[in-house]
Amino acid sequence: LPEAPSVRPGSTAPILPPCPDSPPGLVGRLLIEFTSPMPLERVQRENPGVLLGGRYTPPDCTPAQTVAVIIPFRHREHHLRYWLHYLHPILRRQRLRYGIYVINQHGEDTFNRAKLLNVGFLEALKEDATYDCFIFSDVDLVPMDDRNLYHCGDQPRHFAIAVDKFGFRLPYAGYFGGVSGLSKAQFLRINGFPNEYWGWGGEDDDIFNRISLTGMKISRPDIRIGRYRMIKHDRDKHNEPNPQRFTKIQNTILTMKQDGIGSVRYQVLEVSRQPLFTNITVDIGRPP
Ligand code: UDH
Repeated sequence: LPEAPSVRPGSTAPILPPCPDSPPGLVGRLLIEFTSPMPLERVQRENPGVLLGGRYTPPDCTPAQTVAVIIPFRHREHHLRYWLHYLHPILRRQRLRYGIYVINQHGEDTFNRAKLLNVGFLEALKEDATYDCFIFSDVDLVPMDDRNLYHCGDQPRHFAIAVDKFGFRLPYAGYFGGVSGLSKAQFLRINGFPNEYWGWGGEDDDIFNRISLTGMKISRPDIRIGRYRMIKHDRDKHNEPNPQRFTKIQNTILTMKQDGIGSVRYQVLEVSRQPLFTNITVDIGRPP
């Protein structure tokens, strides 16, 4: 007779073994394309195991971490559908316990990616205090290889190192843009992300500076595995290149103690649990 699974005292739920470091169901290189339209109903149908709010827990093992995926967002619904279509199956094959948080900037004032990511960190923890790993992902970046594991390690991790738009190369040695991941402890150690980068550019370099200044090092996957497709798009309205970014990134050492997760001010307007993600619409104010 097969052995009955062990059961925790006082509970009927079986104790599941730890999830393996190398999940057995991964497939490696993936075909990613953004040509055929992607209805949300189809993505929902294809992901029945995902719970309301975009939560998932592997049925057959206990993951070491709980991962909050945070997406900075405004007016990119068609990108989000592709992202959900590709990422849910990948994260499931990676045997992650995770939740997806879309942080939607309210209004039409200048976009602020890093401040939205700070909001995502705090709001995800309000939903579930057990999150201990945070993956920050642009909505238009889809990994081309499921061996690029969306989890945290003993150093901050940069995932999107070989994006098609940059010829599948790191654009410069200190690049930390697109998709990155920090444990809760690593994020708090750098006082989170800067809140004062309004418009496009520089905030990822400021985050890189924060990591270096606190004595940490970036970890990256193999260049053959960290490949991404970026959904082509024009520059958004109200996210023009920020002319202050060059001087700001010279001053991280002076600003990072005052400007960060400890000083972020915002107002949540709506939390809505959708079948494949949690949408948090937030007023983050406007540039001074
Ligand atoms: N984002 C939005 N809405 C916006 C602006 C930004 O959702 O209006 C989010 C989204 O997750 C996006 C991320 O912020 O992936 C980064 O912004 P971005 O995609 O504009 O930055 P990227 O460097 O592109 O990818 C810059 C403009 C490129 C124009 C190229 C024209 N050929």
